[in-house]
Amino acid sequence: MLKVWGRDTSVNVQKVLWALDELGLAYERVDVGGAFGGLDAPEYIALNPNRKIPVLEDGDFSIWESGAIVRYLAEAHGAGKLLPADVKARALATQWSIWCESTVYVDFIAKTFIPLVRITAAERDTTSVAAAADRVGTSFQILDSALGEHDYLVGDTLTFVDIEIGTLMHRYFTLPINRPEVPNLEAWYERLKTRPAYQKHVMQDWTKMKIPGA
Ligand SMILES: N[C@@H](CCC(=O)N[C@@H](CS)C(=O)NCC(=O)O)C(=O)O
Repeated sequence: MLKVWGRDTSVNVQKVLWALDELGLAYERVDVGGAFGGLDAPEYIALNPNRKIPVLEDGDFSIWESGAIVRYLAEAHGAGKLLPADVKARALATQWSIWCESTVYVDFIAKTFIPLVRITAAERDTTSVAAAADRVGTSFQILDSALGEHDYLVGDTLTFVDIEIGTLMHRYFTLPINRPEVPNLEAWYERLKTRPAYQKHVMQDWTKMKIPGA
């Protein structure tokens, strides 16, 4: 059976769990990371030398990097789901995926979300957080334009890139930050919210992750 390593409060683990449910795949999950620890154990380092979650094991094959895992699940087990059939649509999905990981993820998760939940208000650099949130807003205005053309990012069905970027939307729209007008992005988020797998894995109460004073 497929095995996912990682606590389910991690946005990158949530991404993988959402994909697994969209594909109707059975899996087991092991709690590691955060308060569960376990990432420095030699058996875990053998699975992921970066000591990060998630990891997916599929028989004697294992893979880390959540985006690569989602893509692997679609290609190996998706039977056509989550993977655009057209080569150009697939290339555009890859384009948005790399765009998200190289820019948006860092500005949003590392420089906006984490400081707001894991650093006390007294110690937080509010100017830097606001600047990062503004950069995310600018990036999401670009995404907003692209979403004006279809219901999902590269067409009218959900693909792996909707899962990769869509996982961030719950936190983005529920965090107390400035957001520009992004009506197409909001409509896409509303569509994602109707999906049971999104509700189950992504729409978690992230305020539980706040440290005292954050
Ligand atoms: N680019 C990696 C990022 C992995 C990552 O930073 N994971 C975080 C959780 S979201 C982690 O392992 N943090 C340490 C911990 O949870 O203890 C991916 O997408 O898989």
